[in-house]
Amino acid sequence: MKKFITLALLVVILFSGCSPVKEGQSRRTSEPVKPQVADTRLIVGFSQMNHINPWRVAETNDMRQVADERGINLLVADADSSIAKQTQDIRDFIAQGAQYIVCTPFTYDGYQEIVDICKEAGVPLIMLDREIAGTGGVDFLTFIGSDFYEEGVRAANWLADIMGNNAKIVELHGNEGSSCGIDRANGFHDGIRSIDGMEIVAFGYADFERIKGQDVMEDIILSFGKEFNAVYAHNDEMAIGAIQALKAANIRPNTDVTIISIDGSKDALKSIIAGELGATIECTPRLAKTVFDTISDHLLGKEIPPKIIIEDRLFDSSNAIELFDEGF
Ligand code: GYE
Repeated sequence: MKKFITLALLVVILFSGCSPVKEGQSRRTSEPVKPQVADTRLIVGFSQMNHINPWRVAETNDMRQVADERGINLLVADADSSIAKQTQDIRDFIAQGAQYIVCTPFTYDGYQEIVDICKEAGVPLIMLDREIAGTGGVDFLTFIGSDFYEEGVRAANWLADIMGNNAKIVELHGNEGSSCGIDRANGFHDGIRSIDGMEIVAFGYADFERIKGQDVMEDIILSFGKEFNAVYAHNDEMAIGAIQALKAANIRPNTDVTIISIDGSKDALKSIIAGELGATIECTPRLAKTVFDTISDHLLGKEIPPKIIIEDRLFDSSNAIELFDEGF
C-alpha cells in the first residue's frame, strides 16, 4: 500500500511539473513552472534474433540510425538465437508501449505464439529479413526482405556459366530451418536440376558464421579430400571461413575451387578483388528505410502489400571495385 502511495505521488509530481513543497515552505507563485514535454514519439520494438555476424550488426545499426533520423523511439533486444527469449522480448516491448513490432525470425516455424501475442495486443507485427509460416496481411502485417529462392537460382546460374555446366559442389547452409536457408537451397537445387554435370557432393550446416564455415569445410576436406571443385555458401561469412580452410589445405580458391556466396559484405568484396571469392549475390541488411516507410504508410491508412521484396544485385570481379562502398 505504501509503495502505491509513493508511486502515485511521484506520478502526480511528474505530471504537474512542480517540485514537492515541504511542510512550512511556501511556493513563490511568480516562479516559472518548467514545462514537461511528453515523449510523443512513435515507439517501435525491434527484436533482433542475434548479432553473430556482420550482416546482423549492420541491420541493427541501420535500424537505429534511420529511427534516430526520423525521431522514432526504437526499443532493441537481442534474442541470442532463442525463440523463447524473443517471445519474452516482444512481450516486454508491448508492456513498454510499443506501437509496432519488427521481428527477425530465426527459423520459419515456431512463431505462432509471437503472432498471437501481437494480435491480442493489437500491435502490428512486421517480419523482417526472413519469413515465417503464415500469411502477410493475415497473421502479420507484412514481410520485408529479399527473394531467397531467386538468390539460389542466380547462384546456380552463375556457377553453371563459370564452370561450363560441370561442377562437384559443396553446399554450406546457415542455421537449420531458417526461411532464407530453405529457399536458398531450393532455388539452387532447382537451378542445377536440369544440368547433368552439376551435382552436390557434400553439404553442412555452419550457422551463418565464419568460424563454423571454416570448421565445416575442414571436416569436409578431411572426409572428401579434393573431390569437389565448387562451393556454394549461403552467406559470405561461411564462404570466407571456407576459403581459409581451403587455403590451409593447399587448395587454391578460384583456381582449384570456385566459390559463390550471398550477402555482399565489404569482406566478400575484398575477397573478390583479391581473386579468391568468385561472386556474391547481394542481400542487403539495409532494410530500415523500407521498414519505417511501411509503418508511415500503415499509419496513414494505406494498403500494405503482404510481401515487400527488395531488389538485389550481383557482385563479381567486373564490378567489385566500383561498387565496394555499397557493401556493408
Ligand atoms: O544472409 C545472413 C544472416 O536472414 C537474409 O541471415 C538474412 C541472412 C543473411 O545471418 O548473413
